[in-house]
Amino acid sequence: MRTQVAIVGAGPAGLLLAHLLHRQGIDSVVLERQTRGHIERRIRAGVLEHGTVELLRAVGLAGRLDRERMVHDGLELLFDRTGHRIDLTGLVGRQITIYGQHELVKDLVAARLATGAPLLFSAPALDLSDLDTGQPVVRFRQDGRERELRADVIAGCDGFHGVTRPAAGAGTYTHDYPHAWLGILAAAPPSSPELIYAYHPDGFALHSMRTPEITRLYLQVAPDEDLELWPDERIWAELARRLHRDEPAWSLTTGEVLEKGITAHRSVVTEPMQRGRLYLAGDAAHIVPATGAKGLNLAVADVVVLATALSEWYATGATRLLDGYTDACLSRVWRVQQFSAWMTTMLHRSPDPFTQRLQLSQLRYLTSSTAAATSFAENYAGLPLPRPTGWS
Ligand code: RFL
Ligand code: PHB
Repeated sequence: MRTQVAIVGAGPAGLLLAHLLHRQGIDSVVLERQTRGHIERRIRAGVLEHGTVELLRAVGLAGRLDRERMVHDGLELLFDRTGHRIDLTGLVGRQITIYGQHELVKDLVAARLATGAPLLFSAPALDLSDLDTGQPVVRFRQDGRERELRADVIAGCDGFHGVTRPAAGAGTYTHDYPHAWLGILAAAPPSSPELIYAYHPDGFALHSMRTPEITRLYLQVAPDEDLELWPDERIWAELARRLHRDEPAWSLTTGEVLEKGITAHRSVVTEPMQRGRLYLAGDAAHIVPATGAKGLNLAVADVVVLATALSEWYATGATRLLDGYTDACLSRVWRVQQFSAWMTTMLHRSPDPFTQRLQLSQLRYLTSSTAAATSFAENYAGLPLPRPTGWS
């Protein structure tokens, strides 16, 4: 089997890259380890930056998104039982969008299948070879048989547990955090119109949502927390305590728990993000702790850079943008990494009393200084995306 670009992984990074390349007349084959049903049901991110939405719109992927998304002009930081609103639109003129990652994946899969171009499910990549030649190869399995996909270029979009990052043989910077999130998806209308990030003596809590009927909620827990110790009643009681405020009219809406899971917090950056004819994008190249809601948005930024570089290479033979792929991505990656680490460290309860005072001081500053709030809003709503080819 032969193609121009072999894309390993059908998450947001791989599927969006396939779409951007198709628009430039570049062929690709997408290999996905899981079934279509699995990737379309996998509950992950919920917040899209302003620039991500603009990009999806510019490349014809925002039809359902524009109809169904929830647009938020701000968010709330809750501490000392008092809510403080950050007015994103007022501060930086940019909103955020709530739209489940699995909904975006459904849209991307539909767009890919509509082109008739190959998207192979239940087709895990096994290993890569000949990366330093002009004909790299992905070995993969399909229907119980091993096959080879030859390409000009391989795009490693297979997430954190994929096979492409090890093949790149690059160095990694890693930081683990002393906490994790217990997340639930619940059949309960949101309790507030916007997201609430709560700093509480018992630990961080987050109130988020997917639709007007579905809430997404998170609790700070230990990294080795046992999910078995968290029956639904305990989760709701803990959420009610941490999200409580001195405002009699407010209460937490509860409902059936549809999904429950624990997610570790970790920062990882791979440098360089390329080797020979292999280019890593999205979670395959970097992981950010979920607090800043950036992982998916960062994946989008990478593939815009990669699609632009590949377009130039196919159109002119010039390798300048491909050679500079890592550098073009890393400045944003480290900015987002710093913001996500900072927000995580500010909001997750530390056992150290000195650190607790620093956290509260930072929260009070952020919610009383327009300068501090503006800097936060600029990063949270998202720095401008790189401009893709053909986007006016
Ligand atoms: P993905 O989505 O992990 O997709 C990788 C795909 O590759 C497949 N795969 C393979 N395919 C073929 N062969 C192999 N050997 C393969 N190995 C793996 C996988 O099955 C999968 O389909 O990576 P991608 O595309 O880079 O996208 C990254 C995002 O998924 C991730 O950054 C976000 O979900 C992070 N994230 C959030 N990001 C945001 O921007 N906003 C948020 O609000 C947000 N909240 C979150 C999050 C991640 C979370 N978890 C569960 C980690 C909340 C949570 C709880
Ligand atoms: C989510 O809705 O899953 C979500 C929202 C905001 C975050 C992280 C996750 O910061």
